[in-house]
Amino acid sequence: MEKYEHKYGAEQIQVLEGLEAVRKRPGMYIGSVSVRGLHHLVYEIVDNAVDEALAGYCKNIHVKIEPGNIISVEDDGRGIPVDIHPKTKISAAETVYTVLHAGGKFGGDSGYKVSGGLHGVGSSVVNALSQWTEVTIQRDGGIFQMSFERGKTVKSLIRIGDSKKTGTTVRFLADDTIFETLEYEYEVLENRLREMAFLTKGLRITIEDLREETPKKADFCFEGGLISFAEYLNKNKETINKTPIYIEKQGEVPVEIAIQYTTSYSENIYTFVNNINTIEGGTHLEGFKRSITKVFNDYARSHNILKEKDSNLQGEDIREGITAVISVKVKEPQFEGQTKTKLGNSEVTGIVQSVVNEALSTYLEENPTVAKAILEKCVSASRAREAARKARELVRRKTALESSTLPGKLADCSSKNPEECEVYIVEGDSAGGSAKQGRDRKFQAILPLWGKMLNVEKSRADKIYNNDKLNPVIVAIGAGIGADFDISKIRYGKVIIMADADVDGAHIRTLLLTFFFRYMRPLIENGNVYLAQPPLYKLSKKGMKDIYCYTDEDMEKNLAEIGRDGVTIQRYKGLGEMNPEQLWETTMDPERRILVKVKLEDAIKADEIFTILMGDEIAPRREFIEKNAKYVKNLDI
Ligand code: 2B7
Repeated sequence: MEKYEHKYGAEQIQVLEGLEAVRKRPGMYIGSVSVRGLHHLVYEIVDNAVDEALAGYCKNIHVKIEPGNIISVEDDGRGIPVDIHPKTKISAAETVYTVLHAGGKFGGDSGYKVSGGLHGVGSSVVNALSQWTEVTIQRDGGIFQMSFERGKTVKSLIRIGDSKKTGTTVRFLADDTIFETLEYEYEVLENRLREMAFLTKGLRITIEDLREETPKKADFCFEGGLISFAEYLNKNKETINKTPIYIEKQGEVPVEIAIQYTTSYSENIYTFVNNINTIEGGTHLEGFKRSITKVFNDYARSHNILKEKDSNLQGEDIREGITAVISVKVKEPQFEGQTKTKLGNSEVTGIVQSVVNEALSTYLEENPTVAKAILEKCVSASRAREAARKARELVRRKTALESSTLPGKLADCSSKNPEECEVYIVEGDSAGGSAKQGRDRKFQAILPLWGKMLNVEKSRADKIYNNDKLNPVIVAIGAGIGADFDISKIRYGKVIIMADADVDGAHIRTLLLTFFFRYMRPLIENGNVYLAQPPLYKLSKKGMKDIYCYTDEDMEKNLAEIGRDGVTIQRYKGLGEMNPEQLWETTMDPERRILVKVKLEDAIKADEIFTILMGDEIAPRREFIEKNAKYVKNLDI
């Protein structure tokens, strides 16, 4: 033990305080200590390997989830330098793992890393937040190894053997006294690694999950980069341009873009800055939108697709059915917005705009058939928008005449404070009736829906405004739809979908969620959409209060407690079987109910699921349902 003990100088104490700070306020460095923060540990380490790939030295990255939730990341780059760092008097590699802000001083090549969220302190942060970390380096003809516990060196770097290869391998076990859970979600890691592989053309990234008997694995390598990314996003959609339009320009701000139009009505633009998904968009997205609006309008005018009397196509017309991936590299990015995922650097707008102007106008001139097909769609989108505007105005005028602006079927609450108000969208007439009687009318509104719902995946905004099922939903929520949607106008802080726990219920839930996802996405992003969880069973026994069970396991647990003798089990097939008091007690009373918040963790996955479930293509839908049959209970969450 003794020989590993450190003699701490002033600098070293500083170092320890640094990593102690990370352990004291992990959220500041890793975002959160939830499962999300846990996954971030992996991304931080992988990011370093990807940087080595961007510098041109690493071709392969292997990620493993080993039994016990140990993460192993291996790259075949140059290996972290092992020589003694003059300032800290310890090896460069150990410095990288123990000094906060050690980033950039050694690697530095790419110049972009410094900006990616953690300012290049990823390795030391991961080390600080791990029970143990072990780093193995191959370079200069040797194998070197060092290890740490909760950020403290237990074995300094020593040479343990010879090797002709080069590279870095990092293994770590996250600290269970810091993170809420250590259970990695394979799919979450797989999705992020796929994304990283798309963003770094030619880099091979593999992932293996060795925690269960039958390992899961995936292997990603895309020579096409963003082109492959766009094709992947559209794999279940019918495309207009068979090969994505590809734009690439190196420069002060390198820009890379792939565009592929589909026959769908949704707009899917994903943007990245230094490989970080900028969910809230920003100046790069702004430049892109401005450019395509201008270029397509100019083309339409000069080729007489738009006549002199016609007004310009609007941005939203041009973006209908578009799938695009935008990736820029910015030396000192400023991230703004609620989740710090909105690019703020103003110079980027003009740069992206002029890159796209030039490349896209050339492309359209060289590919007139594609240009014509896309513009045909834009023109019909613009007609539909005009029809939607008329429909919307009609709705406004009609409701103005009827004096009450709210749908007749809505039983509104008395409070007008959106923060405390909730609306239950209830499937079926009888359940709607029980809900109306059972609710607390001060803050709970009920909107019953029945009959066949419109599939929004196959319709445009005009149809949606005119639809007698969706129109009451739009009017009740009160914030408009699509580009007009204004979250500050919502009349209820919670929009709760209450449907039966059966196939029909799942269907209506999926349709409503698709609608919210496509036309009121901020409502989901802002966490205003919930699913009510009605009980599946009621256990009754003489002399005992009824027990409601929400899952099969729940019931088994309760039966084990109270015994099976003399117990009647009622299985609820639908909400309609409950009387108003029961519905209140089990599903609506804020003190006792279970609500599931609908989250948008992964927009790409969500788009894929809604496209498959609601779209035209039969084969992927069947495949999806077969593959997910065992998860069918939470298919749409
Ligand atoms: C800023 C720090 C983190 N670093 C290097 C060189 C290569 C290298 C790294 C790495 C994670 C899991 C396997 C540079 C950069 C430190 O300085 S980090 N490779 N891989 C990694 O962390 N993978 C490097 C210049 C010359 N030789 C090597």
